[in-house]
Amino acid sequence: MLSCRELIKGHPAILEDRHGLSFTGHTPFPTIIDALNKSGVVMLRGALPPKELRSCRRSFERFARRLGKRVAPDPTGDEGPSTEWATGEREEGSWHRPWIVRDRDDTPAAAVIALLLRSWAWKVVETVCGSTDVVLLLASCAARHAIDKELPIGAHQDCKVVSPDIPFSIWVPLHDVVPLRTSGLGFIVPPPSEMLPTLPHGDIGADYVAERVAGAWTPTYRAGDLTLHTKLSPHFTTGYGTRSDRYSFEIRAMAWTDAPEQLQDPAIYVRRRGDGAPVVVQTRCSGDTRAQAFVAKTALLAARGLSAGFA
Ligand SMILES: O=C(O)CCC(=O)C(=O)O
Ligand SMILES: [Fe+2]
Repeated sequence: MLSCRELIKGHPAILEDRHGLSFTGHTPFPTIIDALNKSGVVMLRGALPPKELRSCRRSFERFARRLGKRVAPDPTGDEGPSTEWATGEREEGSWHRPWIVRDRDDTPAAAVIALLLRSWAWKVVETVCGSTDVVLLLASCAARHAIDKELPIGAHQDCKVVSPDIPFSIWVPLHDVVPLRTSGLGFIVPPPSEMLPTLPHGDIGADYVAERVAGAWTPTYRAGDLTLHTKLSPHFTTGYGTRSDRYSFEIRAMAWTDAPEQLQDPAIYVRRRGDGAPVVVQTRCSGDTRAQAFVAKTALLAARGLSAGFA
């Protein structure tokens, strides 16, 4: 079967942003929103500060290295890694709920959320949501350490594998992601207007990609860049067999008023204040999930950003 590497070698134009989907904080928002509506994915360049991301990556790295080793119980009371990782990571790495990834006092997912709230990218998020009252759906977010392995082509839609109710996802790597060197994401544009039929594991199949090479894009991300893709956007994890490490977060958020009840636990509620800054106005963590320390930490980091004058 065709691999990601072969696909790119045969069609190097896939590496280029042929559809003009990369934007900066200076791009008028309607241009970004039009592109997202039409193509299902946009790249927001320079949305987050690389220096802060670097320390998030280091914490995530230390967390991943400890998986499978005996460690003292966490004093915060938040839950630890799933038993799936009791003997360590897999060949392709590991994935976690965002609150699980901790290194002593560091909670890199909380830090990235706080940085995102301070970024112009949050205004894009609000615009896509159609509201400045946005809820972060933590149970539908993910933290991923991908160890690059050669992968065959294929693709999925988040409406199938995440939730049909969550309109879009934000993908944030904690460092540069360079195709052919680092595992990353690839997209097929434009998206179809509905959920596609899938193979048993939720994949829409290699043929879908092979038949639409002209619409394929495997972006290069610099630390601080992020992408937004819609629930219908066909996309795929890229893998080239280099064994390099990739650390990334998938952040899922939507308008409060649109969010189904069952997706809102744990959750963080954000509202734009009168003076223009988004603030965490409420958190929720009940049920069996022990993520109380994480949601409190996220609210604290978001508020600290404000008092430090970043807003
Ligand atoms: O990080 C990955 O490899 C997959 C991410 C993904 O599918 C998503 O963000 O929706
Ligand atoms: Fe996805």
